[in-house]
Order: sequence, then structure tokens, then C-alpha cells
Amino acid sequence: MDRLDASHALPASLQTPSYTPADHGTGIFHLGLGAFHRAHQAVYTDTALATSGGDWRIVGASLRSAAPVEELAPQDGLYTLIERGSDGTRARVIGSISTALSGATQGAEILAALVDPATRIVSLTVTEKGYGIDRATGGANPADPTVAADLLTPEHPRGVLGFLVRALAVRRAAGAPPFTVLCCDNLPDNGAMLRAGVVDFATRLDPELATWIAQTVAFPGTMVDRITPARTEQTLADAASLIGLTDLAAIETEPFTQWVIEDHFPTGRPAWETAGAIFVEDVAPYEAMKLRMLNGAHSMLAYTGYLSGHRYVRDTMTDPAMRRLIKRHLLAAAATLAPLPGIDFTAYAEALCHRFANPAIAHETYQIAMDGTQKLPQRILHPAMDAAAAGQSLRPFAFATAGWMRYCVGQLDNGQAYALRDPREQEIARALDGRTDASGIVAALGGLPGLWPDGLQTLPGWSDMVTEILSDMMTHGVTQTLQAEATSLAD
Ligand code: CS2
Repeated sequence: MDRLDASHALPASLQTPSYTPADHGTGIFHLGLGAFHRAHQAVYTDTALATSGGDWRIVGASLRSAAPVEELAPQDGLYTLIERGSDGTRARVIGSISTALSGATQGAEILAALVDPATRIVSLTVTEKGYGIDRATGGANPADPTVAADLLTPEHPRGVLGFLVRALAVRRAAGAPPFTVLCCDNLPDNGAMLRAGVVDFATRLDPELATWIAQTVAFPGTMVDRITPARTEQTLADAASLIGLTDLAAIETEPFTQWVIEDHFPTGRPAWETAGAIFVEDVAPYEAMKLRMLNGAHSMLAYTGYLSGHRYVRDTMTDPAMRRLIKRHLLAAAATLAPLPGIDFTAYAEALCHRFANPAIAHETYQIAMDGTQKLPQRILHPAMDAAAAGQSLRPFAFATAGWMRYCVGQLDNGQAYALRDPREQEIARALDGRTDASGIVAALGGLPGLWPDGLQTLPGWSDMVTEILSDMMTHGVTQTLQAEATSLAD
């Protein structure tokens, strides 16, 4: 079977770009070419190109892994997006990505594209850990080896902050306008967070440049949402039978998609609203809703679900005990939110349950359980602080935290080991040092610097509650603890 590329005709039954991709110039540089970008921003841009035109195709780069480039570059950036819903599967070929570059071998090309005045937006999906920002201080993290290397040789950057700051420095020196920086990761206040990291990194090299960045570069905040599992052999096999060509860049996702963006683009933007993006003044309340409800419940069900033998999110929704605990978590998270005009949090929670239960999406709990130290603060721990301040029960948040601590032990109830996959996993292993007693584990993980919001661990009842739940998980097993917890909930 031939490989998909621009020279092949595609079946008429398929939704394909209704514009001629090669007729459109590039305007966006995207860092992080993984499945999520291909299921989200690239799709909105594909629709915007079809409906409103413009030179907004995407030059993308993958800084860590060469795989996205090997998948996309030989296909002229084309790939199949498979949407799987309970009512069937739809496929569409996306044409918005023009070029895919690899950070490992094409640093000079990446820099050249970032500096090119045609690049008016730099968007990012590099995961929570990919920024090299110290979340406790808000500045660049000099203990991150990539950040340290980029501070030493800023003219040959390798990491996110290094590339952004070098490109902005060169543009400034050339008298060219800066680009707009659009962070699309699941981080609270993501625009402001990235702005603080970039400005701090620049301050360490050139304070005048830092002032210029702070005064002239826009960092609009965004809330991004689309459940996108890691793709499998089945994804590729389905793409091949749908398009009649081999497509190594195909991905699968759910039908639902949402993008809420602060409308601050001094250098222009695609007409993403034609694809359903919502432009608002302040994205923070939408972001809090999504991070605390969707992602918070996801983390809770990922740890406890994985440990109780549920491979996929959809399996946790068919387990009555887990379903009750997921609903409890969603409602507890909703209760920490300020009202959002036009949004009914109960209806949002119901819609999330429906999405989690999607039988056609195989989203692994193990995938979501990754990188807990990067996710817990915004998803579970800060919401717990707000719940305490409002006099609400801490129990759902303590339960999720105990689930994460149990997961950090690295062994199933039957003793089988698994890899934690967290950037702080060595630190976690050192802190735990083989401990299996709940109070020892709570104390050891409670000592991880920068993780816990000030005051959480001394909240009345918090540590005792986490210890009690964890102790049940260690002694009676996770499945039994889940069942007992669900049974204890009043109807
Ligand atoms: C998930 C998210 O892996 C995870 O941590 O919670 O990737 C989630 O699927 C997306 O944010 C949905 O928009």
C-alpha cells in the first residue's frame, strides 16, 4: 500500500481539505507535534483555512521525540483524524500542517522558522513538564538540564524557553514585531505562567530584552479540551482501510472538542471561531472548571482505576463503585468553582460522565496516571484548599491524594511492579525508600518540595484522612477500599 502524501487522490467519501494546502503560506509555529495537537489546534486551523483562508498553515517541531517528524514529514504533513463516538466513526484528512521539524537534528531550521516574520503565532503543547519552569517560583528552572544548557549557549537553544527567548531576541534586534505566544497545555493561568517563565529566562541573559518581552509580547490564556488517547496499531489499521493508503501519522479522538481563548492577538490570528473556538476576555474560570472537574476526576480515576485493574477510563464507568466516586469527585470539584454565567456545572459533570463512558475510546488509565507531580497541584491540591476555605468536605480530594500516594509505591496489590513515569520518580523512590506503612508514606511524600500548597498539610483533618484512606488501600487492597468508600456515600 502506498503512503499518504499530497500526490495521492483521496476517496470522495472522505472529508478532505476543501482548500489547496500548498496555496496557503505558514503563519503559526507549533512546538509539540503529538496526538493532542493533531486532534485539536491543527483541526481548528484546518477548518479556519477552509472557511476563511489566510496564510496560517503550521510549521511544527518536536523537541523531544523524532517520531512525529518521521510520521508527518514523508506525508507532506497530511494525516487522518479518526473520531470515535458511541454512534460510529468519522474520518477526516487534515491539511493544516505544512512542515515537521525535529529538535534533535534541525535546531537551525526551527530557529529560522521562529524568526521568520511570517510566523505570527507560536503555539505550544509540550505537556506540563515540558516548559522547564519551576512552578513553585514561577521562573525558569535552572536545575532543568535543558534550561541550564540554554542559559549557557543561548544562541543554540534546545528547549522551549531557550527557543522562544532566542527567537524573540533576534526579531527584536532586526526591528521585527514579536509573535504571539499561545500556551495550549493543561496548566492554570497557562498564558501568564509561560509569560513569567519566558521573562525570567530572558532576565537571566539580558534584562532589556526581558523588559521588551514583558511590554510587547502577548501571551493569551487558553482552555483546551479533547480526550485523545495514545494511538494504537488499530488506529493505523483503521486509517489504512478508510483512506486506502498507509498513514503512519493517523490519530484517533472523541467527537467532543472545545477551545476557549483570550482574544489578544496583536499580530493577527486564523478565524478559529469558524471551527467553534470561543473567544473570551478572561479564560481563567473556564480553565479552572476543566482542570478541576475533567482533569481532576481523570487523575482520581486513573490512580485508583489502574490499581484496581481497570485498563481503560470507560471500564471505570462500568464499575458501580468507581462511577459513584467519579461523580462525587466531579460535584466536589464543581463546588469549589465560582459561578460561570451560562454554564451549568451539573450538566457539565453529566456530559463528562458520558464522555468518560464512550465505549469506542480506549483511553488507558496508565496514560493519565503519568506525571502525577506535574498534575496534582492544579487538579486536586489547590481545589482542596478552596474546598476547605468554603467549609466543604475534603474527603474527595483526600481520597484522590491517597490514590496518587498508593500509586507512587509502584506495585499493584498482587506485588506486580510498574514504572511510575514521572519526572520526579527518582526523588519519589528515594523519599519512599521501600516504606509500606501509610503514615511513613504520607510523611515521605509530604516532604517533596514545591508540590504542596502552603497550609494544605496542616489543615485540620487533612493528613489523618489521607493516612486513613491510604492505610486501607495498603492493608485491604485498592478494590476493597473503593467499594467501602462508595458504600459509605449516602444516596
Ligand atoms: C488527561 C488529559 O492525560 C491526562 O492527564 O487528563 O490529557 C485529558 O484527556 C485532556 O485534558 C482532555 O482534554
